[in-house]
Amino acid sequence: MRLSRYFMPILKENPKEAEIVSHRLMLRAGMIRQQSQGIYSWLPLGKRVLDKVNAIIRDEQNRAGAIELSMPTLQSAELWQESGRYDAYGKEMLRIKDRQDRPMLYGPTNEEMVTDIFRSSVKSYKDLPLNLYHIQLKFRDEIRPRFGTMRSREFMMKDAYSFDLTREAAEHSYNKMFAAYLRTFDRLGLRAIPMRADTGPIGGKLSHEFIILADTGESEVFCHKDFVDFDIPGEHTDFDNVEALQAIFDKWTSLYAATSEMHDEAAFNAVAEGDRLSARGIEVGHIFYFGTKYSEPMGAKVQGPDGKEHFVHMGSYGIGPTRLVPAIIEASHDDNGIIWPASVAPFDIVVINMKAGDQACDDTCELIYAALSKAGKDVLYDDTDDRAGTKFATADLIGVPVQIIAGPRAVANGEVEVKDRKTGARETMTIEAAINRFVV
Ligand code: 5CA
Repeated sequence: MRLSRYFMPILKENPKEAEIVSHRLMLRAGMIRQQSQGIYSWLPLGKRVLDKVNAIIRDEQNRAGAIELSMPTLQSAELWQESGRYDAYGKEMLRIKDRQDRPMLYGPTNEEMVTDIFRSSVKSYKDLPLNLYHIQLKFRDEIRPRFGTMRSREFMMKDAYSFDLTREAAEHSYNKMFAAYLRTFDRLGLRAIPMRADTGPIGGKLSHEFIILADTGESEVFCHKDFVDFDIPGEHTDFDNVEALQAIFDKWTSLYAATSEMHDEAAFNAVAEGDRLSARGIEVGHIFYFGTKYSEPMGAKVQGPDGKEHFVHMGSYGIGPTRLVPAIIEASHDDNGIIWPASVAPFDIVVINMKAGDQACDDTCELIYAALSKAGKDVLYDDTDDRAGTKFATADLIGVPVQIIAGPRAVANGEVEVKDRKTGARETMTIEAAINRFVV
C-alpha cells in the first residue's frame, strides 16, 4: 500500500475527548471515527487490525470444533418473548418497529435466535455436540459508553453457542472454549486470566470472565499472581480428549481468581500475602454454562439414546474484538505511539522514503516495496513528500513492527536502515540484506 494513495487521517493534536491512552492513539492514528455517541466507523488502518484479530479468533474457534455461520443484527421481538427476556432485558435493548408495526430489536446477544435455528432442524442426540458461532455487530444502549470502542453501544462480538445432550457433555464443550480462549488471547500477545464471574442477564451458574490486567480497566479483580506465568495449551491440544481438557480447566481454576462481584474476601485472604494480586482489569471474553435456561421455554429438544426427548444443555461464549483492539494498545505502547504484536499489526513493514523525488531513494524504495510485497508481506510504503521527521513520527505512531528507512546518504552506499519499533534498535545493512531478512 502506497501511503500517498491510502486513507489514514492522522491527527496532530491530542483529541480532548480521549481519557485513556488506547482511545487517544486510535483517534490519532486514524483507526476509528465516532459517528454518534458510542457508535464508530473503523477506518482502513483500524479495519486491518480488527480483521487480523478476527482471523485469529476464527482460527481458534475452528480448531476447537466450533462452526461459523452468520445471523442478522435485527431480530424479531417474538423470539425474546418466548424466552421471557424481552421484558427482562430493559433499556439496554434498542427496540424498533418495522413498517408493519411489528416489534423488532437490534440484537444485544443471540441465545434466542441460535436456539431457534437449532430447534428447527436438530432432532437427535446423534447430531450433538454442536457449537455454532458468528462474528457480528451487537447493540447495547449502555448508560455510559466510554473509552472509544472499549465500551461502545454498537460493538462487535464473537459469540458461540454450544448444544449437548447432558450436563457432562456440556461441561466438555465449556472446557473446549475455555482452552480455545487461552490460546486466542495468547496469540494476540495478551495474558488473559479466567476469573469466576457473575452471569448477569445471560443467566446460569458456571461462568468465567477472561480478564487482562490493566490500570485503565473498568473491573476490579483479585487473583493469585502465579496465573501470570501459567503455560498456555499448545497447538496440538486434542480438543476431543475429555480428560486432557478437564485437566487444563482444573489447572487454570486451581488458584483464586474472581471479579469484584464474585469476590470472597476470606478465600482471598487465605492466599499467602505475597501471592495476592489485586488489580484492575479489562474483560475481553466471557463464557457461560446455563443448562436448559433457553432450551426449555423455547422447546429445543432432541431424542436421546433412550428414545425419550431431552431439552439440550447450552452454553454461550463471547469475545469482544472491538474491545480487544484497544486492550492490546493498553498493553503495548510507548510515548511515541502504538507497538503492535506482529500477529495483529496492520502492516508487517513500513518502508520510509526520506527523500521522495530523489531518483536513488525512489528506486531503492520501489525495489524493496516490490520484493517484500511479492513475498507476501503487508507493506506500507511512505512515498509522500512529508518531512522525514513527520514520517518517522507517523511510523512510530501507527506501530508497524519494522521500519525500513531509505535516506540519500545510505542509499548512495547501497544501504538502508532497519529499525525495530519495539526496541528502537537501528541497524544499517545492504538493500539486499534488508530484503532477505524478511523474505523466508
Ligand atoms: N451471549 C453472551 C456470550 S456469547 C454475552 O453476551 N456475553 S457478554 O455480555 O459478556 O459479552 C461478551 C463480550 O463482548 C464481553 O466479554 C466483551 O468483550 C464484549 N462486550 C460486551 N459489551 C461491550 C461493549 N459495550 N463494548 C465493547 N465490547 C463489549
